[in-house]
Amino acid sequence: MTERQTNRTVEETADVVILGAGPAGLTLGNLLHAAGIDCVVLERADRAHVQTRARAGFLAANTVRVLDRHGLAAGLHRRGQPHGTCEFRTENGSFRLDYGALGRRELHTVYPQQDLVDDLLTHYLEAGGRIAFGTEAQSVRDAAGPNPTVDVRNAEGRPGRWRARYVAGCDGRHGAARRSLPAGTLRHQRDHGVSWLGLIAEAPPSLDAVGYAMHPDGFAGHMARTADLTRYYLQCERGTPADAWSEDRIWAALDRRMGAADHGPLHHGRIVQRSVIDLESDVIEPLRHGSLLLAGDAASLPAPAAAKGANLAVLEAELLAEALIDELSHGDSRALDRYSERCLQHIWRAQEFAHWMIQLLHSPLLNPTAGPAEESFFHESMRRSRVESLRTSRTHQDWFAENYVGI
Ligand code: RFL
Repeated sequence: MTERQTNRTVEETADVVILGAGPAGLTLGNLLHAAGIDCVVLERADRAHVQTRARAGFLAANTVRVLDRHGLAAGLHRRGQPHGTCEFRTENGSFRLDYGALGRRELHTVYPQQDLVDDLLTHYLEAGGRIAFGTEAQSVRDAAGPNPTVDVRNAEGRPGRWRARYVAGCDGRHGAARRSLPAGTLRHQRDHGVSWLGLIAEAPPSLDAVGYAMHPDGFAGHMARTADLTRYYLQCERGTPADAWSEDRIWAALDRRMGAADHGPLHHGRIVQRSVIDLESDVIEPLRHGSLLLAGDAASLPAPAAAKGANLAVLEAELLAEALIDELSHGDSRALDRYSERCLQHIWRAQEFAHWMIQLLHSPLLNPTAGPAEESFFHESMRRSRVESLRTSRTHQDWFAENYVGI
């Protein structure tokens, strides 16, 4: 690394500049640093924010394998919980799928994303990895050539610049990497027309399974996080402000939709986090633009109905690390040339399954963008038939399990 002062801007260098300290950026940083590659992570937020941002919780078996391979899974083995059951609740009764005993017989590990990020960050720093918090990438320049630069601004607004051989855009959907893509880059996108109120409740899980309720009022979801915290989702009207529902209204809706009268009461508790999530998906294609490579949500946003985003982020980070190590340590660029194509295969698989889940869980009769009433009834009948097939067909259940945990 070198540092030099130009007129007003400090310019620093690293072989790989990684934008973003989420699961993608920190997995990549750990793998590159362990291989002796000169890299730095630039993160817009401060450390406390990064370590406490609650998002994902269901880690796929492959994610655990990747983290295990690189000695990054100690925390999740210590505190994560194996999980292999989901329960569907409908107007016509409920059924459970022990997906851990179906398909490839793989389990999820329930481990809050903020704990995973904390583990990755701690490991990276203890190994001597470099990270700059409070440093927001503004744009990536000259990515078509071999010496891209990243213009940054620190928390006080002071500008700076990093010069690199490669820039890894792991800064999410609204980051600088996406903003810096050349004109003509494809962004395939879909708005599923459905919104969720996403909640974290200070209450123990109420079921020993992921709960999916398909109720005439709309979808409700239950997902364990820890012994004291549970994530809930409530389908809500598009445009609903996150604070529009009182806690009483939230619990009344969750009780009704989850069928507390028939299945037993939910453990109520304080709502400690809430946000409104419009279910949208997109895919950038290709994921490489010269010296700029995208991974994680920056590469593709899968709607969070199938718990794929953090899992894709870790998988792509490993593929990208291997490709960059081949190129920078051995001068072999073949894996880097194939990086985009390899990731896109996994991304489209995850997108297809997330789309399937969204159609399974939401009645088009409640979705104003679903089309004319006649069409909605047709789609609603197909949706019910899909639920019935999932309830009764072992082949369908095996397919579900393979895709639900698979990545
Ligand atoms: P992240 O985690 O968003 O991290 C990006 C980081 O980049 C920083 N950043 C910048 N830094 C510098 N300069 C800039 N210009 C920057 N712009 C942004 C940000 O501060 C941040 O620290 O992206 P990454 O690493 O790609 O990881 C993606 C995952 O976070 C995401 O896909 C998952 O959370 C999706 N997701 C789930 N995925 C799963 O695999 N399993 C789940 O159970 C699951 N549940 C969820 C989810 C996403 C949810 N939300 C937020 C919609 C549940 C929810 C509610």
